[in-house]
Amino acid sequence: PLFLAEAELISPLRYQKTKPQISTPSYTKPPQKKSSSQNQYPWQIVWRNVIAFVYLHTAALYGLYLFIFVAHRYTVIWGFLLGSVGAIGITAGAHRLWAHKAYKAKWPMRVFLAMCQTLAFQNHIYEWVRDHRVHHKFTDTDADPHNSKRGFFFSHIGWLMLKKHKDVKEKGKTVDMSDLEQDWVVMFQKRYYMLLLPLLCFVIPVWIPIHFWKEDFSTSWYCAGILRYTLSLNFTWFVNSVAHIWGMKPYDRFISAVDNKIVAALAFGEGWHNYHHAFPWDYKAAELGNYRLNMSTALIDFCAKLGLAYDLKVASPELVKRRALRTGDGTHPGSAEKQEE
Ligand code: ST9
Ligand code: ZN
Ligand code: ZN
Repeated sequence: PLFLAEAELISPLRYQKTKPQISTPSYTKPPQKKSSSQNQYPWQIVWRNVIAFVYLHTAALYGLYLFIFVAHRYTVIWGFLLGSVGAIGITAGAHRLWAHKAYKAKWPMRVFLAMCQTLAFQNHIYEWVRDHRVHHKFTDTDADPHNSKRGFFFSHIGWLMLKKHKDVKEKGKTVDMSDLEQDWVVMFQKRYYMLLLPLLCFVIPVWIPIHFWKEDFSTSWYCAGILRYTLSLNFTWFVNSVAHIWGMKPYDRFISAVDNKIVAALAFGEGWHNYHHAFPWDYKAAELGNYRLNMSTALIDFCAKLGLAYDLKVASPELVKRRALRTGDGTHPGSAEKQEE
């Protein structure tokens, strides 16, 4: 792994298109003011999405019933497998590889991750990454697509039911996306997304149980399709909602992002969100490489052994410890040692 130096700390600036503005690193910033977005612009509800999410969640309840009481045991295994594959596409692919450039991957791995990411149906990689870079650069302001200052519901799902705040679009323009424009895998997926998406997210996942172990269409649709998709959406959204509200701040007490073990387990290692906002370029998205609570790191390490992933970036233990001492909330083990000295 590449151990990175202190200078890399001002990571959001890495995505700046033009000359970086002078900005104080987050550890010296005073707590941010409460957003006044609700007063500044009228909500424009996108009813298509509201209806889709109501359908998804209601149908997922029926799917849960079928999953527990009716489904073939292979369909159950298939459901878990699909959920995991989609999660890997989001965490190891869209998030750590493409949004943060936390490591590099050869094209076969990028193609595999792009297919997994398509299966997860969270918009194409280009759009996902743009929103996520904007989230990191303008966290908890009106320019943050899922600004957690607007409450649990908004940061969880509400942001996908409204037109975006004008600041997201305006300030979002300052984010550099040229690296993705040069990646043919990302551009191919963007171009053919409307064809690839239904195929990889619904048609193939639902067809396989019907064809190979004679599952009936309805059980396959509600379990392998709807339930699996709805759960994985919610587990992902927990990172934006729960992991910006409830948990510890061992690395930076001045930001809303927290470390939350339950989210880490459900979101394949993406719940160490206080660490992640402090060191967004670390490929583990966590200080420690505990595989059980970070399945995505396990996969990247495995691919690195095969030579498919390389240039894995890691924050050095000294850098992490220094940061925790300077800006953490005192819950980092290194802080306790310091107090004993
Ligand atoms: C979904 C995404 O669920 C979830 C992301 C979660 C991220 C979590 C991250 C945490 C870490 C990783 C955790 C992984 C854990 C995984 C565990 C799994 C088990 N910058 O968007 P439009 C401009 S998706 C710059 O339409 P509206 C731009 O010009 C779910 N510019 O805005 C754009 O045009 P174009 C499924 C921006 O009209 C134009 O504005 N999908 C930016 O306000 C219009 O953009 C859905 O539900 C920006 N950031 O509509 C659909 N944004 O694109 C959701 C916009 O041509 N989307 N612009 O360049 C929508 O329907 C709409 O986007 C909308 C807003 C209604 C929400
Ligand atoms: Zn965040
Ligand atoms: Zn991130």
